[in-house]
Amino acid sequence: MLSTRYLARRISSRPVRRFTHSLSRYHSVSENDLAHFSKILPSSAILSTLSPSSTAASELAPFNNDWMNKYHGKATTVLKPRNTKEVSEIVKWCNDHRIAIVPQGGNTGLVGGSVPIGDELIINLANMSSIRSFDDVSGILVADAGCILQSLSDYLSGHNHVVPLDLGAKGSCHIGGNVSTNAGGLRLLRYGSLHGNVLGLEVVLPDGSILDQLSTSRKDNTGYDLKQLFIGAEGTLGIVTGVSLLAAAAPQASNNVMLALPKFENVLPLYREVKRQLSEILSAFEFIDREAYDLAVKHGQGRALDAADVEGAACFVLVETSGSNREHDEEKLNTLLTTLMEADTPLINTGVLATSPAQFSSLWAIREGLTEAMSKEGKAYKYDISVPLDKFKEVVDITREHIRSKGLLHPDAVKHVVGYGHVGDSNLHLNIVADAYTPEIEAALEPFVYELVSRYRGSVSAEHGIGVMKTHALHYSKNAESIEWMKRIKKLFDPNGIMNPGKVLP
Ligand code: FAD
Ligand code: 2HG
Ligand code: ZN
Repeated sequence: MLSTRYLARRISSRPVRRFTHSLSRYHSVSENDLAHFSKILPSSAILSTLSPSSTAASELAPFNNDWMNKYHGKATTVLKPRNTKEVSEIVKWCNDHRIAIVPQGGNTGLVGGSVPIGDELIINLANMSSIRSFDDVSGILVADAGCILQSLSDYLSGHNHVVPLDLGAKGSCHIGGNVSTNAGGLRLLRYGSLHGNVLGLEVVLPDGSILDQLSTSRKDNTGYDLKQLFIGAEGTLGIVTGVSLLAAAAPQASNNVMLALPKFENVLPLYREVKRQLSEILSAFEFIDREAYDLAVKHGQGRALDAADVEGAACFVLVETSGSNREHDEEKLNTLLTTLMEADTPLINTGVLATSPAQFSSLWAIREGLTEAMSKEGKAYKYDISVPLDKFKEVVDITREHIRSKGLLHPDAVKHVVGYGHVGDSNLHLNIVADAYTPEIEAALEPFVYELVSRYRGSVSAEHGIGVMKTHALHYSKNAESIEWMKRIKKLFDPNGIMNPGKVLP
């Protein structure tokens, strides 16, 4: 890798109450239900430990346990419908027989929303993975909800377009899961949120009816925009089966540079300067603190920067440009680096500029590999929060000191307290990496972290959602009236409460 070295809330805090959701009002899947499902689906699309299917329990483990292996369900049955009609028939039966359902995509969610809290039926969308249509003039793509994000990305790149969403889990997560969590990701700064890029949805409602809102128009101002309710609903209002998405034209030139900063206080002035100079070609501005960077390197994510480049670095920023003219973009980037280098008080120590596609990917791999690195290091408590940009470091430091004051900062309890995230979105990923998930550590962290966020008038979930992890903390970011209206909406769509019980709402 070529190294270019440059010298140089209104909501008052209330105690957290844990709600244990009871599933007693629902029926477990029975052999009779299974007999009915086998009239809808082929046997290859039914996994069940109940006879006559008798799948081994171990085969259900990937569906019952979440990506972090933190949340564990006890589902006896997983169904994998192949089309919207099959989803509709299954859901109707479940509603009529009061069987609770967990919709599941790639099961990469980080808040326990995609696995059961008990023995709910899992409906996994993996068998619905067709692209329905793509118009390379308008850039409008219509796809089944079970399409893997990376597959969509590969398909679109062949048509000179990109998905307006990118995240580290792209090899496994589904577009339906992305929509259902309103995933943000690494290029929200450039393309905006899914609330803007999703043009339409097809949803199977809890009574089994199909709500067809699969619009392919950019503009539709005919009253309430119902699809918005399902974006970020985390499977509590229905099952998304089809998505209409506005893809962006593929950039003709992409560059990235990893900047090493001597102190956190330089991140904000740097962001201001980078925005001013790169303007329309800026596509990402990602923050990584030193401890997080070291963990990524330790666990082999991306290629480590040269020792001289990281020496004295308190944190790093990954800047990406996406434009249409390589020479023009490179000139802008070089001018930026020269300005930063020649400033009286330089904001950066060094900049490592990627000069080939392999180097470009390697720099991204450090950033994208952080989540995996945390999991390899230990058990990560993840707080995905919105806080003012200038508080990123303060939040990490205060949390670390709090953990220390509880006597929990040692290798047998909490090993690391680190921060990384999306500067452009004011979204900090506070990760507390422990030896094990224990009630003692959790009690030290909650409500402490949520109260901290509330003090900064931030959000307890910037992008990962509420799932089962934060139902008890929803009130830190939503007032009582808002929660009441959310409950009414839930009741209206799902009067029997069969869709993903125990998730999102307290
Ligand atoms: P799942 O995990 O299967 O489900 C998530 C939720 O959506 C659940 O509540 C589930 O019930 C519901 N759901 C899933 N499919 C449907 C459907 N078809 N209809 C209705 N409900 C459904 N998130 C970000 O926002 N930004 C990131 O940068 C980011 N990076 C990540 C990196 C890694 C390595 C990992 C493991 C996760 C990351 N995430 C990130 C978390 C993110 O939310 C998920 O990766 C993704 O959006 C979830 O998609 P999925 O298909 O895996 O959904
Ligand atoms: C990211 O930005 C994801 O990499 C995951 O949202 C964040 O690991 C995390 O906490
Ligand atoms: Zn993120």
